[in-house]
Amino acid sequence: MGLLQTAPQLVHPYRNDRTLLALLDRVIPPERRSALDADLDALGDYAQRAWERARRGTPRTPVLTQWDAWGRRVDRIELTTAWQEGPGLTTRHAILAAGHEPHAHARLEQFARVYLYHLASEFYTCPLAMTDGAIAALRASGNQALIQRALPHFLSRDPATFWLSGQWMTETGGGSDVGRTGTVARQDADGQWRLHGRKWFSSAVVGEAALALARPEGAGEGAAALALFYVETMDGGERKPQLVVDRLKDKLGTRELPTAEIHLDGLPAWPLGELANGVRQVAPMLNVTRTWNAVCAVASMARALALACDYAVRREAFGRPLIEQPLHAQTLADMRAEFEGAFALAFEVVQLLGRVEQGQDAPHEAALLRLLTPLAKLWTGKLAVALCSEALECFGGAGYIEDTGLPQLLRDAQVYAIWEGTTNVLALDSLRALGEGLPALRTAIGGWTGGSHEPEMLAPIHAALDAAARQPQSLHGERATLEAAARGLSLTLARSAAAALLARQSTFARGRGDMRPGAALRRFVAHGLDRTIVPDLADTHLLL
Ligand code: MFK
Repeated sequence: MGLLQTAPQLVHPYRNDRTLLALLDRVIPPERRSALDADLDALGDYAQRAWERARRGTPRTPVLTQWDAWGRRVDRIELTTAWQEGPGLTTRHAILAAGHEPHAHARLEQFARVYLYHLASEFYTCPLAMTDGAIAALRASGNQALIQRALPHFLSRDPATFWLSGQWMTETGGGSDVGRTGTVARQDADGQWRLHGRKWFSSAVVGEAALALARPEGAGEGAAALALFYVETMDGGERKPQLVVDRLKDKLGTRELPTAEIHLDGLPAWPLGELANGVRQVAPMLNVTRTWNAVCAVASMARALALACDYAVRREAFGRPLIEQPLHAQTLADMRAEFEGAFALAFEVVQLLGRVEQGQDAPHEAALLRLLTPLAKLWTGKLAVALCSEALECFGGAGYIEDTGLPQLLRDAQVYAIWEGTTNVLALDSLRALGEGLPALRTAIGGWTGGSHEPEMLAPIHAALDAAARQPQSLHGERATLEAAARGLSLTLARSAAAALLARQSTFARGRGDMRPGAALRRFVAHGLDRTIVPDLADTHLLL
């Protein structure tokens, strides 16, 4: 047999992640660090074991059994090993509870855990994200009865009392446009609300609770007439009979995640607040899940990059390791610079969320968070696909072979651009936040780049920001043109913010003799920041 190539090894995802370590060094006070390190180290160990376990075994997917042997409807879902381990891991490492501790770094400490756990969890992080979002929506509603009932379960540190929550919005008639929701809420003679309808994508059907949009009977058409309801799915150890699982989805990726089509046939429900404006009420949840989406997209990039870099040292071609091939090294360094920018933006959103929630935000930071959340989500979602695709190419043919574990990275990454609002929906959402968000972003960028040792990097950042800021006026306030330009505008703002954040990290690292973040900044800026376009609607029409 000829020479066999060595498979890539997954280096310890925490101890070898210089980007995460540098962020924690800069932000987390030393007295909090050792306890956090112990948790992150253990999650890194788990991630390494999970990668090795997946390489040894046959891939498993959840299995739905709808009927028992005697004809009784049971809708039992058999989960994969990682999903069975989910409640134990989550509660032991306080993956939800850590984010809600009363201190300014709670969200950062939480999302560092999420980042390390995500891929090993086989997207168990999806219902965790929705549970975290449900906490935000319930708190914002001020509904004390529901808060006291659900939050002790969602924030539990004991698997025996831990509950997951779903987010039931999407229907066959309304995906992005949830105003077309067909699910109806009817009130019994005894005052109990009950939901009737069909939810088309339910990612947490194994959860114990959910937030669902429904139209109170007799309310008008459109989104404003929707209400947001809290439901529970279990009665003792049994699924409530008014919740019927029609089937599990057959998806491109996230195959371990049991995404279901369900019917609600009179499921008892409780409104969070007023019986209208459900989209406004669910928005706090969306902003939290979009933050999870961004961090998990960055986690996929980190994994793809780590494997590609490891392989580049092991794999020889044309007489030397790949890492010594100038074009291959250039490709990896390009990927690294983009990853570091995305990491910086996603984790800035995390820290802003923490400060705003704890009431420790500066005056401009709530508006900044509102703008950066959709920007981080849309940019990281797209970048994860591009970067995972590039990483597969780094392995040549092996990157296309299923049991290397590499194709799964790309299949799974595609979901980040779709979940929780597509790239275009998020770009349009960022237009909602632009009014107060743009001045807030200017203020923030001024702060992040203050004292930078890379002054020549500042001009492109400000030029890109100016180009984005000019767009609403230069398009003469025409809504259709502004919408057509929204993706380019959003990407420009995301990249400008990321570059400024890299400048801040570079200044910090340089003070400790580490020149690598400076190199990431220069490379990232060299890839260009300005992605604005001036749409020609007439040409668009001709092309279609
Ligand atoms: C591992 C990572 C896991 C991540 C979680 C994975 C879970 C995956 C499962 C899913 O993907 S579930 C499906 C998620 N679906 C969406 O995210 C829906 C996407 N569509 C949108 O986001 C639309 O923009 C939206 C439904 C919000 C549009 O609806 P409308 O009714 O046309 O919105 P409208 O009228 O502009 O806004 C209604 C109110 O909400 C307004 O406030 P007011 O009533 O006070 O004027 C808006 O300002 C407010 N609003 C909308 N989006 C907001 C927001 N407020 C704050 N933040 C936002 N993001």
